[in-house]
Amino acid sequence: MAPRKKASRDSNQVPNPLTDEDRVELFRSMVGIREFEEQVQRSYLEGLVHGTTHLCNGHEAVSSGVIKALRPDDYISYTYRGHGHCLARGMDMEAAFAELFGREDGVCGGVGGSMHLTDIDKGLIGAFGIVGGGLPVAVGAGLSAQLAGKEQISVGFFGDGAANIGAFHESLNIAQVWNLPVLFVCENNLYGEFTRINHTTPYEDLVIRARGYAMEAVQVDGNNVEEVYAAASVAAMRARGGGGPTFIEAKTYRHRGHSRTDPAKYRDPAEVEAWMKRDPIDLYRKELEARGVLDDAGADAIIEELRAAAKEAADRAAASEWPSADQDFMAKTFA
Ligand SMILES: Cc1ncc(C[n+]2csc(CCOP(=O)(O)OP(=O)(O)O)c2C)c(N)n1
Ligand SMILES: [Mg+2]
Repeated sequence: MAPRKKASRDSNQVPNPLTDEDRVELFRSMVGIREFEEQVQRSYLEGLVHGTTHLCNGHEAVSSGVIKALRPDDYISYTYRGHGHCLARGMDMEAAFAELFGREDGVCGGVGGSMHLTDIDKGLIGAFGIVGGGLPVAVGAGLSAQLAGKEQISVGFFGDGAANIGAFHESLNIAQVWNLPVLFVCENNLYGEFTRINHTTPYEDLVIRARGYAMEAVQVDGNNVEEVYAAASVAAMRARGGGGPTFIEAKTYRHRGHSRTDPAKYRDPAEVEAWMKRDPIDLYRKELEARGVLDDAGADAIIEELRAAAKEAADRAAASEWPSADQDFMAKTFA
């Protein structure tokens, strides 16, 4: 049985310790995601986003920290709450907005929308609206990497709710039995849609689930980007070296409701307040300022720059063309 472990922040264990430049890049990644999501909400209210959206405000340290630990040829599957994973992987904001707005310049030609941002060239192999649906796909990508022998790995991001889905259990089991290079990254935000975890699951520490599959498992503060990075770096190194899969449980919280129409009134205000005080961006800003990596004006300048970038990207996307009815959508999307 794999013991339950806390992630260590001992930099000796991290294969690629962060430089100050990396730290600023991580901060920018998180701020870029936050500002993108805030602009999505504004654009939604302007009637530009068709269908629904699931914002990831509060989860930025998980996507940014894990993806920073990956190689460009690694694979990533994620969920309908997937804007952050795509942006952390370098998706262009304008192409992402155009996709949300259903426009031709969208990353999937406008036919996928918010829940299906995908870019195979960046290893972004799919956003899955079916809860848990991305996990067998991450396992398949891990198998392909193992067979190709290129030391690639794959990462499957999913939520706490997905840990009650059959495909989750099947995926962990076969990944462990076949020793596949897969990182299972559980973004445990305590809620599945509108239901708190204690109503659906017998415990809140989902790392316990990985033990049933004898899988290496760590639990991290998902609002601490460097802790997430350290755990993902160690897990990625193990997987590349043939050491098999790792389950990473990142404890986090979503700042908004499940989707655009949900005011999230079912949450205990004290719980919300406690987590809002632990905003991953504020925490990292304070840490970088304390270490002298950024000063107050430098941090503000990054926020202002990325807020303006998000607005400009949304404006350009809103001015782009609608796909034509006779367009070969499938060819464009999967070319
Ligand atoms: C198989 C399946 N069952 C139910 C749903 C409806 N549904 C959409 S999101 C969601 C909650 C998932 O929660 P979690 O995995 O914790 O992810 P989070 O939304 O918190 O990021 C549910 C039940 C679905 N999309 N797919
Ligand atoms: Mg959840």
